[in-house]
Amino acid sequence: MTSDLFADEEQNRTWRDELCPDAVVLRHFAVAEQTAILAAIRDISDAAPFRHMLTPGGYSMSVAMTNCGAHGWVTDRLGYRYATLDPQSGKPWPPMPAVFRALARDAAASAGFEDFEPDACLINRYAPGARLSLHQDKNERDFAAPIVSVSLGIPAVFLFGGLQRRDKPLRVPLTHGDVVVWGGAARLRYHGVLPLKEGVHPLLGGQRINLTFRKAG
Ligand code: MD3
Ligand code: FE
Repeated sequence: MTSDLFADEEQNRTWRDELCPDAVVLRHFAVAEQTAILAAIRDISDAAPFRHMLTPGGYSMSVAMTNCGAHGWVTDRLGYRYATLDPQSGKPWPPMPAVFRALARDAAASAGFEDFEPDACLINRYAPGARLSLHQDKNERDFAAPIVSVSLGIPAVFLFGGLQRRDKPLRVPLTHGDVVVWGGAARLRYHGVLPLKEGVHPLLGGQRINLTFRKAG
């Protein structure tokens, strides 16, 4: 009993870890809204199911993806880009829920980026073994806006690199409810996610979900 209470309190404690001047981890920032966030993910993925997209090179991504908001990130043999329609249904991506918009805006403001208005939310689902190799986020029209990422479920090790692929990345463990905000000088840093280890999260089971909010259009 006592241990459950301690566990709950640990989840409700928030603090910040600076990665570099323009990148900060807001630990447990999303925990308070977890129930509404998980319900919204369920609604979105009912309308636009998670799928393993093809890279331009023809490989199936280990991470399963879907989107909400006006613009959705997609990849296929033609390349990486944003699209206003889900290529699988031909319909617009589900709208961005108010709880998502508010969370992204509050996190950005808390990191010093006022008035963040994301128009794209990529939802990544990792099963054990899934990974994201080192890359830059550069399909967005405007690099002035920050990016906000929300980690849910089992922990992952995030790779935080430099402005060149060869720069040795820092390893940053991210757990349930952690929110990362990066902008300014950090906006174009290389980053990735190590292959996910097996684990069980009380709300999400054996998976990790990451929400990435961007101003794409
Ligand atoms: C970048 N997704 O979808 S971004 C992506 O966990 C993507 O699924 C990651 O990269 C994922 O393009 C999460 C998290 C993040 C955190 C801190 C960063 C990216 C960062 C700091 C600098 C650059
Ligand atoms: Fe990325």
